[in-house]
Amino acid sequence: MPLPIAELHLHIEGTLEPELAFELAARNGVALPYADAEELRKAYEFADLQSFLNLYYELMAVLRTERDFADLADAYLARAAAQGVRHAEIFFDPQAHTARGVDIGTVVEGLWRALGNSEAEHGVSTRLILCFLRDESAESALETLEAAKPYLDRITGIGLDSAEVGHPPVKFREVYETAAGLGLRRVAHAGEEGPPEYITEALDVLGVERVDHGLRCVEDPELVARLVRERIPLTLCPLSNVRLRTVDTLADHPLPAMLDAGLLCTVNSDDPAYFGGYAGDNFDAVRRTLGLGEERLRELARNSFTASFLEDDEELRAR
Ligand code: ES4
Ligand code: ZN
Repeated sequence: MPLPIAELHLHIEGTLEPELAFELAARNGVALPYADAEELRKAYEFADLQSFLNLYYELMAVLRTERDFADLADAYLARAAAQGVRHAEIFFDPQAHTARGVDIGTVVEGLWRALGNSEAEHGVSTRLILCFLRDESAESALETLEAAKPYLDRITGIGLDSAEVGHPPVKFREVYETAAGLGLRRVAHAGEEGPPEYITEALDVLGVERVDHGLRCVEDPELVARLVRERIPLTLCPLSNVRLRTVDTLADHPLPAMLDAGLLCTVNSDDPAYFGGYAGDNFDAVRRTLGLGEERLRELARNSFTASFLEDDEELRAR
């Protein structure tokens, strides 16, 4: 039996497996510039975050209807459940769809068809986190939050993703303030490719309660001390870091040192269809390659629930 875990860093669009991409392309009459799923999978060779994002946005062309989003989320939830995931906090990128003429309502309603049945169908509780694309303008983020207002009963929080360097957290001060006023929880990607200063800024300017990746905090001992002191969770994604060359090899990943330092680390999959593994695969990889013992693995599993947005009673049921 896999260890029960919560997945806190998962882009639903990053769960689009090549086979499903071709199925949806055929259903929607969308042409993909690859002969078949096998040829597409061969394109999953990335030099950095941007080279991944280019393919990630290109493949989204196949997602058009509520049914597409429901099928995507349902396939993820089934795979996650099989790997021990009992709770999933799921990112989605509305701007990547509205820019293609797909309404935010289609996205949320479609995802909700799968999420609403997830506890009964898969034994996985869920939350939805709306992410703003940081390489789009602050105005676009504000418009997106406005467009999301009819769906806020289904959205737990906001996040910030896409190309990090050159798009510091401060750019999104206003939209985070507005979201906080609406009662939304706040997270942001910071310190994946961007410098440790972006982590500090995400905490101080955006008021985030959890940092996605946060890997580059290790370059700043004072920041590490603060993250430990304030018990700020980091949602690490080890296989993603290898595929996007944020670390040289998995054996070089600072996760063990980060745990030793007392950081509240969690292990997640990011974009599992692209990076070679779901949450359980990431756990297996760090156990094998980084030599983490049973006690550390249990700590990571415990951290994932502690760092989640579940209420205490829900957390006890999920663990
Ligand atoms: C992402 Cl790995 C990663 N980093 C930033 N933004 C993203 N969106 C989807 N995956
Ligand atoms: Zn991510």
